[in-house]
Amino acid sequence: VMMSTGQLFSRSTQALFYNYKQSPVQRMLDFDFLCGRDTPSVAGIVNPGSEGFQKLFFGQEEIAVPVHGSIQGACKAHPTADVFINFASFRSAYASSMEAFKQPTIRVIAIIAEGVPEGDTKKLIAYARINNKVIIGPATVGGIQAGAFKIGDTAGTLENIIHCKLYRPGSVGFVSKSGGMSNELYNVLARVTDGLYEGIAIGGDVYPGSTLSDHVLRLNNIPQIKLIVVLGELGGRDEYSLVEALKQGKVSKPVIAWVSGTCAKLFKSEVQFGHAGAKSGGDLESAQAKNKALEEAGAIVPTSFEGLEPAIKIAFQKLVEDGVILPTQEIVPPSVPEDLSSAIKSGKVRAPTHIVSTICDDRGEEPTYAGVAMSTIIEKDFGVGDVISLLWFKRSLPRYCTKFIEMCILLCADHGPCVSGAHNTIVTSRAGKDLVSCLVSGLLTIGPRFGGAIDDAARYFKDANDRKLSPYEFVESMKGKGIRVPGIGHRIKSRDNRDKRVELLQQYARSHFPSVKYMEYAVIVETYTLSKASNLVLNVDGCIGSLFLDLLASCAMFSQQEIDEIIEIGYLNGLFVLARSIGLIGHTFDQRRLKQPLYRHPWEDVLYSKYV
Ligand code: Q5B
Repeated sequence: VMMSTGQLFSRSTQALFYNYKQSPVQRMLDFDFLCGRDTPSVAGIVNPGSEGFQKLFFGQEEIAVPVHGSIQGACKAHPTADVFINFASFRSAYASSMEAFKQPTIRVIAIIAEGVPEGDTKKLIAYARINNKVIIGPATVGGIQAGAFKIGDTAGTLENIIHCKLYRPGSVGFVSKSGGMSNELYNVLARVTDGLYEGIAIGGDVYPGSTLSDHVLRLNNIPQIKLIVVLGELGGRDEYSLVEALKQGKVSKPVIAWVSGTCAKLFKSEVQFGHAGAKSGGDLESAQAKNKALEEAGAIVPTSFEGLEPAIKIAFQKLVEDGVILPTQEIVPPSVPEDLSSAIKSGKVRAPTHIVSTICDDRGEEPTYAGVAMSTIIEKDFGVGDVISLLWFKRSLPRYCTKFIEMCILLCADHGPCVSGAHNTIVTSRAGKDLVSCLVSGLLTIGPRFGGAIDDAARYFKDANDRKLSPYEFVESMKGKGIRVPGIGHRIKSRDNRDKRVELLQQYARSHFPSVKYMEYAVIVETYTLSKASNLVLNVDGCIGSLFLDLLASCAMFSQQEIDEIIEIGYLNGLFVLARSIGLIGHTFDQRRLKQPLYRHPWEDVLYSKYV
């Protein structure tokens, strides 16, 4: 039963591509552009379960190719797309192909997967025959009509397609079992003929969806094709149906054929070549027997694969001499723009980068933090202070410094539910929001009054100390400017209720830092402010800010310029942000665990005033 009597494709053929793969779809569109097609050959993509579109190039322009979640939906949306290119795995190729065949709009299916169960292929073949549909494959790269339409990865790279002049039709029809060998033959045809008209790789399975003879008979009916080249393989009996067709005179055009695998005879035992169907079985399935039968049936059969090219050349020249072939006029195809990524890779172009990054590199075998490999971080038992010193300061600070950083993180991780940040997080969590929202709503309160005074404390203490201002001069000049001294004052801590965190940090620094001059300056400022009010203590922000100045100035790891930059940019609030995130996440979980309802502030706690 013949599946189709003539041309399978044209310059307006459109396909649906099942199971999106970027490279073959882009290759199809590049081929379209090269051929000067008006419409892209991929009308739509079917990706079960996802809808939307994929951005791809059509020449220099980007186009949005629709993505459909179902085969039925895709066929409905693109009723003129009659080719279904199935890139499903061997497991799902049957179900998807059968579903596609049941759509009235689908006429041709190319099944790329290797290893589709033979029973499934047989059912598909039976369905295709009854319903006059065409299968190419399984286990195939597909096929191509030069200058018109190409399936997936057929014919390989753009360079190969241009080299083989597949962007315009020639006069030769070609059928092969192997996709890889098709590329080889397209090359040969470009060398010794005016090129390919249509080429199909039927695939290497024992039961191909369409056979060599199916396609030879079809190619024989295409007027533009004057010469047919067939490349068979040892194993199976497919070539004998072609022998029959030749014997019955069903093929009027010259056929040049070669069955590969003659070397199998050199092996003592049965040999299985790459394809499932390519194994040396009985004598009739040998390459020698099939070559002989084809020759006896009237095909031109060379004595070796090497003889194929000269045989094609002679046959083609004869057809030209006889006036059967008027060799195709050469055209210059448009040039398809090269992808930036491949052009950069090959060193043809250079492009400016849009992001500069210096702290972490994830491109090699293992990520590095400021050049230190992850494995080193684990092997050398680095702590979070070491990682902060790598990622924030781009150097490994001495252990007494990283321990100080870790103390800051530990001591500032939380300060109860009543502080601004925790309150916000709790209210947000009780409003049913997600973790990130709860965390962020708390973090957003960190600023000049709450937790975010560390950088300003460092700035002002440094400036005042470096300018040798007395505490009186410093505090009063700030008052004159209407600025509260950052790092001084607390809502609940006071002269008689000291902040333990401040004491612990001071103790540590006094016994580990080479110098604590900035902190001592902050302490004498505190003595002065405490003389004004008992809550004007050196708070945790002021303590960290002044001690970090000491760390930077005394560890001999930073230049003066670097210290100025750190203070100017403001790294130090980061310590509080990082630390308090731990507590805010804890408050979020706490509220969830306690199943706390939506928070509503009580009326009694609000002054509804008409007077302000
Ligand atoms: N007065 C912290 O104020 C607070 C003065 C000052 C000169 C000052 C205030 C302040 C600077 C910012 C700062 C970090 C708003 C604090 C933190 C983390 C936390 C929080 C927690 C945690 C508290 C009363 C009188 C007024 C003011 C004067 C106040 N501060 N004068 N310099 N710095 N500090 N923030 O109690 O004459 O009556 O007008 O802004 O360092 O956030 O635990 O809660 O871990 O979560 O509201 O520890 O000090 O005082 O505003 O009523 O002022 O004192 O000018 O004088 P209060 P106010 P006057 S640590």
